[in-house]
Amino acid sequence: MNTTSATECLLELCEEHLGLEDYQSGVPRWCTGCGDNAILAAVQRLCRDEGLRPEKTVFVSGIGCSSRFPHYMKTYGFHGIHGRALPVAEGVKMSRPDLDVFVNTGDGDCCSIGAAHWIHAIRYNMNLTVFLHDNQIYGLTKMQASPTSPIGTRSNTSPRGSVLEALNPLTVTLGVQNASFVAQAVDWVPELLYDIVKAAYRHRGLSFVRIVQRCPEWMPKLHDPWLHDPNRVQVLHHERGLQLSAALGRVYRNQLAHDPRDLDAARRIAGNDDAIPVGILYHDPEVPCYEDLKKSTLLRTPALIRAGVEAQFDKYTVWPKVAETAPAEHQAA
Ligand SMILES: Cc1ncc(C[n+]2csc(CCOP(=O)(O)OP(=O)(O)O)c2C)c(N)n1
Ligand code: SF4
Ligand SMILES: [Mg+2]
Repeated sequence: MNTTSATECLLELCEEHLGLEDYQSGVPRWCTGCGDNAILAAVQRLCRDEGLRPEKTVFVSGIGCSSRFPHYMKTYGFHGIHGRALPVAEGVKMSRPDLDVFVNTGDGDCCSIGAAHWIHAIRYNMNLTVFLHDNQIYGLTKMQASPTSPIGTRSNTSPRGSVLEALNPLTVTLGVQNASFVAQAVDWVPELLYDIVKAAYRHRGLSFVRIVQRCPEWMPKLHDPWLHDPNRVQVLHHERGLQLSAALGRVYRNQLAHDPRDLDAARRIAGNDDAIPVGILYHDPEVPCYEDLKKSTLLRTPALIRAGVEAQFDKYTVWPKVAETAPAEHQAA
């Protein structure tokens, strides 16, 4: 006998037919031409194509232009504290492993104030999809040099040009224990951006995607040499990574066959900045997730936890020595 109610049938039908508009919320306040718009479009498309349920999806961010992301998704969201997107997301995932948890963080948010959380999040390898919107500047606060700003960047904090070599978010991530998925995309090749975002979402573990994101307001010409010369985008392809369409292959001829299991090669490629490597640099699906390792302790019953606490208290308890001090008749009783 079929016991499915009419309401359940309707709900199933609705779930099957979620469109882009079911993930869109409000009108983005980003500047015209801001790369964040392209990232938002790719992620909304991903949600539709993968059939993500809005009530089971969370976007967590820190502070910055890019961190406004959760406002534009019709899902759950947490626009958090500067640099703290990752620990908030880890908390959400730890208590609700059934949710799809995404993180949107800027280069200031992740690589500057949040750098310690970034390193530890990689090592914990929780099942999160992390997008680093790297515009190589502090956008929201109107142009201060970030750790990823190229040497010589003139900004409000470095009016004569920044003096330090830029930090490379890929080589840093690839250097941390338990890194399991590391990829790079550029906002101006939407097909590849989408494919990379999809592969990141499908990986179980922490997927770290650095997205080179244009900020026409404060860094207007920064990416022009790469934007106007397709040969300066190096597409990484492999049967275990991205597969390039014929049409895209005709435009982006600088291609490199790269097996994402090869960590040493990934590190070498990540250091290349003459041509921006785009694709999956590293992928190891075998790295265990922290939430899985902790599962056994999470399943402890209240009685077990209470017994554990009692045992700890007992360690420090000084018991009165009744047997030695009591009178003989008490001892007999
Ligand atoms: C604790 C704290 N320190 C500093 C700030 C000021 N602040 C807000 S956003 C930001 C930098 C944002 O840069 P980034 O993360 O690269 O994001 P973008 O705006 O470029 O997307 C800073 C320094 C803050 N909000 N909170
Ligand atoms: S200031 Fe830059 S990063 Fe911020 S919205 Fe404008 S273009 Fe985008
Ligand atoms: Mg930035």
